[in-house]
Amino acid sequence: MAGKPKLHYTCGRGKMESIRWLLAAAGVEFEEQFIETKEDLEKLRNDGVLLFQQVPMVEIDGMKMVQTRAILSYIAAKHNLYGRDLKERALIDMYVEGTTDLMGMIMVLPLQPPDNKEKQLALVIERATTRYFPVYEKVLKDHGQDFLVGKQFSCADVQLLEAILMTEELKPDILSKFPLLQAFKTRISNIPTIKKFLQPGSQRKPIPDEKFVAKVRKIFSI
Ligand code: GSN
Repeated sequence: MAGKPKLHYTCGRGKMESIRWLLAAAGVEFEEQFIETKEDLEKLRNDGVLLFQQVPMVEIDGMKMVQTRAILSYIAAKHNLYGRDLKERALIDMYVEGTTDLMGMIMVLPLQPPDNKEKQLALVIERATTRYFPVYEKVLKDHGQDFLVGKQFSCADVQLLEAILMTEELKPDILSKFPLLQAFKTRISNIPTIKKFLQPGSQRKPIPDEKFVAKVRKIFSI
């Protein structure tokens, strides 16, 4: 039997967090090797295991995978979380890219110059409530199903829940005008593998604090 996937990244959310979410949702146990210093990152680079000299990197099924989208697609397809045909996969990809864009805006908030933070935060909330959430609310309303695509649980559902919880950390009542997303959140949060991931002590990572942001800046020279 293949060993557990091994994730190489910092001990924070960043681009790896959606991969952690997806593995957890699929019920796959994984190990983590944290990059704590610039030297740790340099060592991976010198070992020649980072195709583009970047992380996330995931050791899985004998491969050393990089590029977040490629990693997510591989895990989703392997665990039957990627639709039943090409058109379902196309929808899933579109919905996933929407939540990726929204979460990308949130991810860079702690790196904004102080005088720009409020403006960026307001923009995230505006985009969430006027661009992204209305789309997912409408999808659920139009087909009346439990999941975003094709009557079955997919990686798009996992990533939408991750995005909802991230935006609620910025504005707790952000779903107030989205009743179907509220129900979706409850439904997906109660899927046993996800429920477990949401418990304290799981491999889910916390909101980055200032100390962590300073560490990340050093590691990646930003
Ligand atoms: O999505 C991906 O995995 C790649 N297209 C980008 C990965 C990436 O940007 N990795 C960063 C750290 S995570 N933060 O954004 C990285 O390794 N930066 C160092 C570098 O030399 O680019």
